Amino acid sequence: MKSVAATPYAWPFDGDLRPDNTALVVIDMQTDFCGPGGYVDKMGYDIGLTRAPIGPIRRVLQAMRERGFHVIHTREGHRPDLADLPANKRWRSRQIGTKGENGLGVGIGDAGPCGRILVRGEPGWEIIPELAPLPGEPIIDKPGKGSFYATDLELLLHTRGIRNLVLAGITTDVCVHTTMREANDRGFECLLLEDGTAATDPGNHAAAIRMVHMQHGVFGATATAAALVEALS
Ligand code: C5J
Repeated sequence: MKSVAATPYAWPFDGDLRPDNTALVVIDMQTDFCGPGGYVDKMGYDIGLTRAPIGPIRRVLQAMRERGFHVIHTREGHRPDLADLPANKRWRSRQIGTKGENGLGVGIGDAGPCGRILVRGEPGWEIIPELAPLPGEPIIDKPGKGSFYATDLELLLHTRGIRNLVLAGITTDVCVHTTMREANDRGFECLLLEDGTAATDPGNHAAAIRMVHMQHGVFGATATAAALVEALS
């Protein structure tokens, strides 16, 4: 298998790219982040931006599934009683976008068109049907932005002998970057997909990619979905 033509170095650093040591991690492709009536939509951001990676992710999913790579999905969300929702996270989420009853913003835990926003089990919290996990693909439920904090992701990766992570999903500057930084500090070799990720602000997406390139790949490398698929062919 070839290395991926990535920036700023051919990925992975040592050329050891195999289905058994590499996982695609699809981060938070949930209705609340990219569907009509979901959280991002209610905040007033353009879901056209957060839906853009769906096509590239589908192509990468197909190529990696066909070759037997590990595939892992994540979902951001909270318990229905909101016991795992920090007060400051809830407060901030209510300061922007659509106003509900009493003039308060509609934030995490409040009722919206897709059910209670970012609450586990609600329609808006589900992964979008276009990228539905297959039976057997692990789903990591996380209360925070990073995929390692308060989850069993690290245990699962070590148990399976996974060393390389391909990161896709939304949003580049928040959950994807936090996960990449958490993974990098734990010694995982990370590749961020430039067109398989997106932010609610195009400038933030570009900046998040640029940050990865500093110091000859301070958190890993980036590549297009096509470059990854080509390397697997
Ligand atoms: C955000 C995420 N942006 N999945 N979550 O709140 O990036």
